[in-house]
Amino acid sequence: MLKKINKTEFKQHLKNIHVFGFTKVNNFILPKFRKILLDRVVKEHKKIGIETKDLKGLPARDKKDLRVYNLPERNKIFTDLISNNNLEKFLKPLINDPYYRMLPKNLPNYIVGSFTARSSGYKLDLHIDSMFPFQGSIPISILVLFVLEDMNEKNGATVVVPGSHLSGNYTDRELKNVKTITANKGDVLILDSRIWHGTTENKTKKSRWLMNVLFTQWWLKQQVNITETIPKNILSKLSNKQKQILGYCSIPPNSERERVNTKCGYDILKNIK
Ligand SMILES: O=C(O)CCC(=O)C(=O)O
Repeated sequence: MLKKINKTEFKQHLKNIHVFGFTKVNNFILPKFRKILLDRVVKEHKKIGIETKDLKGLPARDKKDLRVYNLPERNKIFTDLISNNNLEKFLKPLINDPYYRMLPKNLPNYIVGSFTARSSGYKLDLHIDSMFPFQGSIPISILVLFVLEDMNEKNGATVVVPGSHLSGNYTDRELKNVKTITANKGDVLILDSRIWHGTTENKTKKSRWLMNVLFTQWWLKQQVNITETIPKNILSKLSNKQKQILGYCSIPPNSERERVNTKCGYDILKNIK
């Protein structure tokens, strides 16, 4: 689904993420899959039957967006994408907990915090997805944006403030000096979630679909109750690694009679089918 990245390129991308807070991997999604993913997103969006503006709790600025929430509950292809080995190579050095003893070090122990598809409407103000700004070289979460349709200044492209992930501050929404990221369908952006980012307004009548996945360290609260919402027909087909990425190895216990640890290994999955 995702192309293999050579060592030199990979090193440069990791450096970009550390120094600037983001990188763009050109043509990371293989064309055939990009088309399948886009068609699936559009199909799922049609199925929802609620207009974005009518969603409970939606901020006014998002009213013109098109959105599909909680993609893993809709089709297994979305979990196949986020558990892809070529993506895992980026995420492990960034957000794997080196002290997660319940799983071997070569496996992911990070989880997915949210996974939605979004087509821009109004301008999306600068914000951070780490929720809390802090300084230091180790991120707690990484935002991955899978570009499904070309994006530019006119149709709601992603904007960033390079280097702001290390500012230790919440965003300055008046800032004029932001960088618009022009990208082609199939490109993937990988962002340190502390980076100040948003989107331009979509001034066209066309969609700008992109899928945004927030990967977090295993201990962060997920933004939707993923482990309770995956239907049995999808759950039964998931591998242990996929279940772990969706959060099934870090569900808090109900009491000490159940267990006392929150981080668990694959053994905890035997009852989850
Ligand atoms: O749609 C985009 O380009 C960015 C979305 C975004 O800012 C977010 O998911 O936090």
